[in-house]
Amino acid sequence: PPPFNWEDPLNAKSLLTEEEIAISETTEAYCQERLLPRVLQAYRDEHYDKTILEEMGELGLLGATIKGYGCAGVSNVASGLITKAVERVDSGYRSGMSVQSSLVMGAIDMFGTKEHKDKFLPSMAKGKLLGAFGLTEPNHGSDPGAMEAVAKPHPTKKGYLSLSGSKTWITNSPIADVLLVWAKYHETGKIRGFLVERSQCPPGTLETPAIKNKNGLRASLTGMIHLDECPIPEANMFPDVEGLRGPFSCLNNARYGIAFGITGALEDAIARARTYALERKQFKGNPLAKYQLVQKKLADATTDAAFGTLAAIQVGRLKDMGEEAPEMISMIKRQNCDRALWNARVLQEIFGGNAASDEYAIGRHVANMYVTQTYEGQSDIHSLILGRAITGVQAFC
Ligand code: TGC
Ligand code: FAD
Repeated sequence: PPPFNWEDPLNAKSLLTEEEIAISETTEAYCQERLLPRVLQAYRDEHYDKTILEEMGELGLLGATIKGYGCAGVSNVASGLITKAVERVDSGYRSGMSVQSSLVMGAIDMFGTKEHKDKFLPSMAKGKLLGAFGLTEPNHGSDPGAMEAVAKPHPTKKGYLSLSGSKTWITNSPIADVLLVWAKYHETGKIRGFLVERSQCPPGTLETPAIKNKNGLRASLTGMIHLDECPIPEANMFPDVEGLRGPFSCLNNARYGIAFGITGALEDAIARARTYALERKQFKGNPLAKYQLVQKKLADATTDAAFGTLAAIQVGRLKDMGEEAPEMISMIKRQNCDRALWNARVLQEIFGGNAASDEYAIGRHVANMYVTQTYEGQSDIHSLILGRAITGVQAFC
C-alpha cells in the first residue's frame, strides 16, 4: 500500500488540477518566505503592514476568482488554497486579504456598475487601493437586518446622499481607501451598499478609529467607521441589489475562504505540536510523542484537518459549477472553525508551559481561531441557519 502522509492524510492533492497545485505552491512559498518571518513581531506590536496587500497583488492573489480587471480568474478551489497558505501563517493576514478580495472586490464585481469596476478593481487587484466592509454595528452584530445606518437625500448637495451611522469591528477600516458601507435607504427602508471614498469625504464626516489591545487577530487591523452626514454621490450606491442578499452574497465567498483557510492554521498547529512532541523528552528520556495520550491529540487534529480540507474542496468544486447552497458554506465554516479551535486548544497542552510563550505560535493560533469562529456569523448562528434548512422552522427570534 502507498505510505501514509500525515501532512495530507486523505491525499487531497489528488483532487487538484496541475494549475491549482502550482498556485498553491507559489503562494505557500511566498507565505513561508515573506510572511512568516514578520508575523511574530507584527502580532506583538499589533501592527499590520499594508505593503503585504501590494505584495499579494503582485502575485495575483487578490480577487483571484474575478475575471478581467487585472485579476487572475482562477477556480474557487485555487482561491481556497490561497487562503489556506496565508492562514497557515496567520488568520489575521488571511483576514486582511479576505476583506479586500471577497468582501469588497467581490461585491463590486457582483453588484457594481461598469464605472465602479473600471474605477476600483484594477488598483484593488494590485493592492494599491485598500477596501473595508462595514456591516456590523455596535448594537447589531448577528442581526444586521436591524441596522441603524441610514442614507438620506443630502440637504445641500444635488446628486448626493447623506450617510450617517456607526460600524464597529471592521477589518482594515483605519487604512481603507474605499469603505463599502451597508445602510438603509431612506425611500424604501431597505439595505443598500454604498462605496465611501475616503479621499472624497469632507473633514469630520468620516472617522475610522482603530480598536486597540485585541486578544486575538493582532496582526490584522480592526477599527470602527463613524459617518456623520457624509456626502456620497448617488452613483456610488450599488444600483440593483437591496436587502440582506447584498452583504450575504459577499459573505458566502468570504465564509468559504475562512472554511478553507482555517485548515491551514490547524495544519500549522499540528506540525508544530508534532515537532515539539518528538523533541521534548519526559520520563526516562522518552519523547512526548511516544505517549498514547499525546498521539491521540495528534490523531484527532489530523483527522479533522483532513476531513475539513476535503469538504472545502468539494464545496469549492460546487461553487465553480454554481451549484453551492449557502447552507453548505455555513456547514463547513462552522465545522472547520469549531474543530480547528477545539483541536488547537488540545494541541496547546503538548507544549506545557512553553505554550505560554509567543515564540511557539500555538497560543497565537488559538486566540485567532476564537475570532474566526465568531466573525462572519458566529458558529451558533450557522447552527441556526442549518437548523432552519433542516426543519423549515427559523429559530433566530
Ligand atoms: P433572512 O431572512 O435569512 O434573509 C434575508 C434576505 O437575505 C437573503 N439571504 C442570502 N442571500 C445570499 N446568500 C446568503 N447566504 C443569504 N442568507 C440570506 C435571503 O434570501 C433574504 O432575501 P430577500 O430577498 O428575501 O430579502 O435574514 P435574517 O435577518 O433572518 O438573517 C438571519 C441570519 C442570522 C441568517 C443573518 O443575519 C446572519 O447570517 N447573521 C450573521 C451576521 C454576519 O455574518 N455578519 C458578518 C459581518 S462581516 C464580517 O464579519 C467580516 S470579518 C472579515 C474578516 O476579517 O475576515
Ligand atoms: P452578538 O450578535 O452580540 O452575539 C453574541 C453571542 O450571542 C454569540 O455567541 C451569538 O452566536 C449569540 N447569539 C446571538 N443571537 C443569537 C440567537 N438568536 N440565538 C442564539 N445565540 C445567539 N464585521 C464587519 O461587518 N466587517 C468586518 O470586517 C468585521 N471584521 C471583524 C474583525 C474582528 C477581529 C472581529 C472580532 C469581528 C469582526 N466583525 C466584522 C464583526 C463580526 O462579524 C461580529 O462580531 C459577529 O457577527 C458577531 O456579532 P456580535 O459581536 O455583535 O455578537
